[in-house]
Amino acid sequence: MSKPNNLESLWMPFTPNKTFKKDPRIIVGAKDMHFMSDDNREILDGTAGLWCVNAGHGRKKIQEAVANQLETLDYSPPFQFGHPKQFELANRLAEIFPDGMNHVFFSNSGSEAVDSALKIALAYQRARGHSSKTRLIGRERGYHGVGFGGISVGGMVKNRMYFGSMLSGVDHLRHTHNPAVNAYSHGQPEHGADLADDLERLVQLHDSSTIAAVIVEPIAGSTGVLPPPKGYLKRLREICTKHDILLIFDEVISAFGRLGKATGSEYFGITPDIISCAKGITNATIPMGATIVQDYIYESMLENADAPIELFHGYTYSGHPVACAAALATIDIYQDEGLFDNAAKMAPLIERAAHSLKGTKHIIDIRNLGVIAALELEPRDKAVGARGFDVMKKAWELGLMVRANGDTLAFSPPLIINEGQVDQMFTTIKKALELVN
Ligand code: PXG
Repeated sequence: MSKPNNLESLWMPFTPNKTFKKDPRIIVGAKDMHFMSDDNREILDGTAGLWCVNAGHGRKKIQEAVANQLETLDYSPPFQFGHPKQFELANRLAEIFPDGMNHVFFSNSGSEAVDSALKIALAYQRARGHSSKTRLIGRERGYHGVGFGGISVGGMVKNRMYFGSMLSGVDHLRHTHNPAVNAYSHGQPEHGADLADDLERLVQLHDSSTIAAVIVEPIAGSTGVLPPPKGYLKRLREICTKHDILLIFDEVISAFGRLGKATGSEYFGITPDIISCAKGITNATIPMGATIVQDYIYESMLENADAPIELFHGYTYSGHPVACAAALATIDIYQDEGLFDNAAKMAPLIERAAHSLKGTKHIIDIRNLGVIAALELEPRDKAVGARGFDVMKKAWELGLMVRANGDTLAFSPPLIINEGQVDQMFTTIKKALELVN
């Protein structure tokens, strides 16, 4: 297949359109661990697309489930009507998510799963008679998608600065990145559990009677991969419980095996009140997001509702039958092939291979956890992100897809990765780093 001859009309997301269209990178196929470029090169997928193709590309079982579903029931309205697969999927998710989290609200993306989580938190506080609890707390450097809710609680400057004043009544915890003491940590950094105490500062400032919920990514991804310091999440959980504040884990990246367990919550042994997820839920074949809540949230909403409809929220495509079919087939694959266990098995190999690059040109920090690794590069003078971008392009030329989040190169391959492919990923990136100035 050749390049499309006119790239003009498409406005590409999170992409420098001008630069891209002069020198496009076009993907025309994918199978297992590889993409196929339009010049017929196999590209090793070091990122599972955008952290989402966890079971690898081109999975037959999902294709068949999607095709069958389209033939049987292509769509049914999610308001006031049901179809069997959305109930089945909610039950399957309840089985693999933490104990007590047995209620699932469907949406179509991570951004929507996050907005749903924030809205549920606010509606729940009101339903149980705590209507002054309206404040939402996010964290600096957090990424929670691109809806107005998500960017309000998010903490990545560029994602916020162009878009006005956003939601009111939002505050932010300090981020946890501290390379002065934690650079080159293997797995979770030693220092920084006390940064969770920043929530006490915000409680002092605003009073807990005004705070509905805190939202964090259990491991920050988009901002450049920041594993939580040891003990941090536990402390955050304790402070939330102490002050009757809901804890939301945004697991859009960490759910579905990325850390070797079904969820980050399970991996870290910390149970939040609400989890948002997306991406790996359908192996990225059909867009889907989900917000999973503790039973007491659902039950209280139903009990205390002041109208027959307990939650005035939902999407035309909530629990879309085709997405549900894809998700059910995806979960079958995860379970039948033991992919979360394979992720756990690969994690130490990824850690070793990533850290073996210490001392390579440009690298100033290396971070990892589960099937995630990041190489932080020294930024060029007055051109933050330029070096990361150039290395990403060079890697593509050399047959590897890697994500550049500014000057941090992030690896999050499909969980089906094997030892040889782990080696290939890091050998190729080393070569790319040496070729770029
Ligand atoms: N929350 C988290 C934690 C995410 O990582 C979203 C919400 C939003 O999901 P949607 O499906 O609305 O895009 C995300 C998305 C990157 C990268 O380069 C990460 C995401 C998306 C695109 C790129 O790290 N995460």
